[in-house]
Amino acid sequence: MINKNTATDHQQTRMLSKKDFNLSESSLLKYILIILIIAIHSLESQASVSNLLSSHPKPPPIPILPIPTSQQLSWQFTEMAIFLHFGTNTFTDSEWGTGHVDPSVFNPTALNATQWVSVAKETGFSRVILTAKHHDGFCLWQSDYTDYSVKSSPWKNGTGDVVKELAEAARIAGLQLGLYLSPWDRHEPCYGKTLEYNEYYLGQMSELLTRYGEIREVWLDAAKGEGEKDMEYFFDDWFSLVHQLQPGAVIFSDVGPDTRWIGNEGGVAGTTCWSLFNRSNAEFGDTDHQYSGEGDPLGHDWVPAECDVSIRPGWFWHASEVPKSAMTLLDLYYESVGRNCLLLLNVPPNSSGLISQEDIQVLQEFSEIRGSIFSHNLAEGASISASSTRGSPSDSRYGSHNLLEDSIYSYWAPDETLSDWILYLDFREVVTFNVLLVQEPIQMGQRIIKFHLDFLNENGEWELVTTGSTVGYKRLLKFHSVKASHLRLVVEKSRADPLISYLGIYMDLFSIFGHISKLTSGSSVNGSEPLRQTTQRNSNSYYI
Ligand code: FUL
Repeated sequence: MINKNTATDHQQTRMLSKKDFNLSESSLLKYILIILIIAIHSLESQASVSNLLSSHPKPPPIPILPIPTSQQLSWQFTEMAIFLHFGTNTFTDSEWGTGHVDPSVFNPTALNATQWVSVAKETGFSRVILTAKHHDGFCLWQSDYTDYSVKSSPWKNGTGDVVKELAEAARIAGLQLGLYLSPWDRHEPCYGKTLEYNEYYLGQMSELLTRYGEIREVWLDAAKGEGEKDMEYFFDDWFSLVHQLQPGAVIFSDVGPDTRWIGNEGGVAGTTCWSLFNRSNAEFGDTDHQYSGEGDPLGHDWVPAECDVSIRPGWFWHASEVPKSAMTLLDLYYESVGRNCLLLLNVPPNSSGLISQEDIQVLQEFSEIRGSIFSHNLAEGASISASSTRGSPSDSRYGSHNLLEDSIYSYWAPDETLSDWILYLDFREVVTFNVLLVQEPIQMGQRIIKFHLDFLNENGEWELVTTGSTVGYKRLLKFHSVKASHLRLVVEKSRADPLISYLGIYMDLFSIFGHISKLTSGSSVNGSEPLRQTTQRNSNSYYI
């Protein structure tokens, strides 16, 4: 009995335990399920379920069209190019040669293309573009199709070739070469006869694109004097042939196809500047200056802008003219490169065939100033965080740490389900700055429409520093100096999830004080003493 009872008790106990166990197992499962659901819900804002369950990283977001070609990307990376206007005009003190000047005037005594290239390279330019033929029709190379060229000049007894010399010098220095072949030709008798001149122009273009190695840019404009012969240019043929003969080249003109004229010769882009453009809305020779200067947020074509401007009043060298100051060039840099464009700065060789010493001096100062401002990104001293990040928290490929990597291929991306797009910079100490740099990974399309920068003021409130519209490859904004230790960059409006590849915070003392000389004694900003102030401005607690 006892045994039975014991057995029964034991059985009951076992049955009870099993029931108990069954009960606790199912509730445990329920609990686990509930916890999982809560966890998944709460993590949904951070990462998608598939990411959590998958060991694979989240792929990049879909690019938003249009996007640049590889040639356009590499063009944009160069940022600045030197334009070299050189020809018979250099010797006749003129800008638009008549086309009937005797070739004997062309006689540079010390032409040295290596000097041109060295000046460009040493002062931060990685591309040079030469006027192989300007409107006067005089060719700086040995063209088979005309005698109006260096071969009829006394220079090197008619055996010289400026294009060849420049191509060799550029190749040795590792600089990219571009050529300007003016469509308008005031010398060539067949100009005005449509088929004949188009054949002549393409014959010359083919010479230039097959004899001198790699050509990275072909530059042509619509300039033409009033009352000059009318004629049609076969653009489709020209552009197709250029791309066929030089697949690495971009073509510049009023309307692209690869890079467009900004619409003025002052080197200044619109404060809003899209690389998006509708080529069908633009006409060669009939530029809508605002449309070209700002681009088109609804554009179907990727046609970024190039800002051409001369270091001197004229495009060609004139003994009576002097170069702009380095400070003026700095302003132009902000207004072109800093607005998503390429700066094409003309530095005309003189009648000796050399870049003049005073121009070199200015270019060197310009280079030193840029180096001094932009070599120290204060954001490197900040801890940077973002309102959200694409992918799982453990996947760092889209994290805010990418913002300090100098490459458009590493970028911050927000969580695609959220529309708050904020980056925070927290400094350990107060920094003083007056320049913001933002870059978009343009290979994914140009996205940002509106953004602003705030700082945390003494009362713990966010206060506006500056606002901007487009960003593109590079956006620089200059403002009154701010002292702060907490900043936030807010993207307000974007064509798609905003992506940011670089963030920079700088102090530009040159723009504040107008002129700065190298330090001998004096001021200290952000813990360093790079420069000496030569003038003073009023200061309050936030602005100096
Ligand atoms: C203009 C030309 O007429 C000027 O002479 C210069 O070459 C400038 C870059 O383009 O259209």
